[in-house]
Amino acid sequence: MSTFDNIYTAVAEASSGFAKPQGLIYGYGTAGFRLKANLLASVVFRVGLLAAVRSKKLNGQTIGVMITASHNPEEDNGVKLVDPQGEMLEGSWEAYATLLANAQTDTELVEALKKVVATTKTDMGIKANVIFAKDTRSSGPSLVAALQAGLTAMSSEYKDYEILTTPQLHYLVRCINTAGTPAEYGAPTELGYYEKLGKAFRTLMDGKTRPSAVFVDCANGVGAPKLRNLRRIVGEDILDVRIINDDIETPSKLNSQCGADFVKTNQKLPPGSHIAPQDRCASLDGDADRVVYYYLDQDSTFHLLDGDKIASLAAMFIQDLVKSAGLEEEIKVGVVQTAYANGASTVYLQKVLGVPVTCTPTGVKHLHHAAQRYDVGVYFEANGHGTVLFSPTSLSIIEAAKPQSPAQHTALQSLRALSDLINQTVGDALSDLLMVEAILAHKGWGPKEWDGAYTDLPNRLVRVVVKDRHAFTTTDAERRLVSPAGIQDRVDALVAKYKGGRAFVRASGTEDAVRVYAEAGTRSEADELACKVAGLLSDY
Ligand code: NG1
Ligand code: ZN
Repeated sequence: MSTFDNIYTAVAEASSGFAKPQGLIYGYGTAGFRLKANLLASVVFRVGLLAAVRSKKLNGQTIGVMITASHNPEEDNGVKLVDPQGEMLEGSWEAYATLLANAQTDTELVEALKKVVATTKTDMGIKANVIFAKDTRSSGPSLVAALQAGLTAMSSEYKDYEILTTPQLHYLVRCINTAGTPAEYGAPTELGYYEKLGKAFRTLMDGKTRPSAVFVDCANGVGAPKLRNLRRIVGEDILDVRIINDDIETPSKLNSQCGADFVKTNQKLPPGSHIAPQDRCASLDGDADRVVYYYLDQDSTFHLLDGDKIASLAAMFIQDLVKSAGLEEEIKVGVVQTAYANGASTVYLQKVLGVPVTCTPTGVKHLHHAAQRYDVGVYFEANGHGTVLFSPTSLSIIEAAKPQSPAQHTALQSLRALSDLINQTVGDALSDLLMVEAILAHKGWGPKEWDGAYTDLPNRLVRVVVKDRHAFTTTDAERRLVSPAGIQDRVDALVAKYKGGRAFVRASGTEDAVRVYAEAGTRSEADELACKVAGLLSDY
């Protein structure tokens, strides 16, 4: 008999209310667990158990749980865990989440839980602390009930922050765990979040006139009410945001014909956008952790300013500030991308800006960790998820620097404000939006000038359903296939026929399919190369 048998009994009893559907196999991946909402109650209950164990393992530090399915349709939902500094769950714990989610019966679940506790050497006597929030999906409340049941069975303390963006929950987790320490991140409230961003934005905009309006498509999701709150706290005298697609009362509208994923995938305006040439427009996704910009030129041709363009803008601006502050010897700016980054952006960063670029596998956790290795690490996926991380050392250098001139003073002040403005925990559409707005105001640029830094190479992304996507394994940050045997040579032979051509194949981590990406000198060549590479896959 262990002292904690009462907990295991409570878990077994509560779990019978959240039975695992037969025959399903769940996996905790880059996006946590994500699938049809009606298949998630048992999973979310078990995530509650794991969140409590994780908190106990980390001496009662607060763990976050976010219930969202991001850019997916309304009928989907998902759940992910947030570690104490606001970062994603440590990789080695993903397997424990998967183990718990797949236990079929109450007894198996208790056995699995005991196994996790034993393997991680967790002291069950420590009090667990968990906070959680959800997006605007109609399935959110019932999944919250499942989560609460799991936390209650574990006798965990918890706090429900109700509806928030994903990055706001990450922010809160970090604030709570750093409260009262030298690394205190901010006030652990939603208002604290707006006030931190608002103060930093106003500092950056000091002496600047209010830029023209930015039109923000909120994907009919949580970004809409939260951006409205942010606008109020920042002050409309300095930020003119026009919110569109803000209907969170009609569930079917979420991410439908709007939002960052729609715009990036279809390379067109969300239907119903009434904008004029040169207007700055942005689209968020359903949990507001992604943002892409776009505009129409004089001919009403659509131009996308994606995550690569945002990363390039941020790297250019921060590099200039570091130089102006006289800190270029001490603070090195680097950029992290994935293989999906447009080749023209990589050339621009390396050759024009002289900034080092690291390529990592797809998935924000890879980018985030690679960015932590730079003094200032800018990371963005082409789809608009990303942020800029300031290392503790670079923050101390910026803090301690003594300006020798008014220009240095201003540059240091802007660097400090940027490090507060940019969410240090995870990619954040609201924070990234303010960053872009501030940079454009500093440069006096409209979207066309920003877009002028480099011209995207024509590219094409194709999704191919194959017999077994797990047969496709890669190396070199997913840029080369290792298996099936012989296939990479055939891809290389095709790519060699196109001047400036580049293509790669990898299995999706979020869908049962393989993705082919191709770039070439012209639109038709990029399409042709993608199509020919996709054609190879039917042989495997
Ligand atoms: P997969 O399905 O592994 O390609 C997609 C996106 C990633 C990332 C994850 C969600 C592309 C090509 N891939 O991954 O960038 O956003 O979803 O975590 O956009
Ligand atoms: Zn998202």
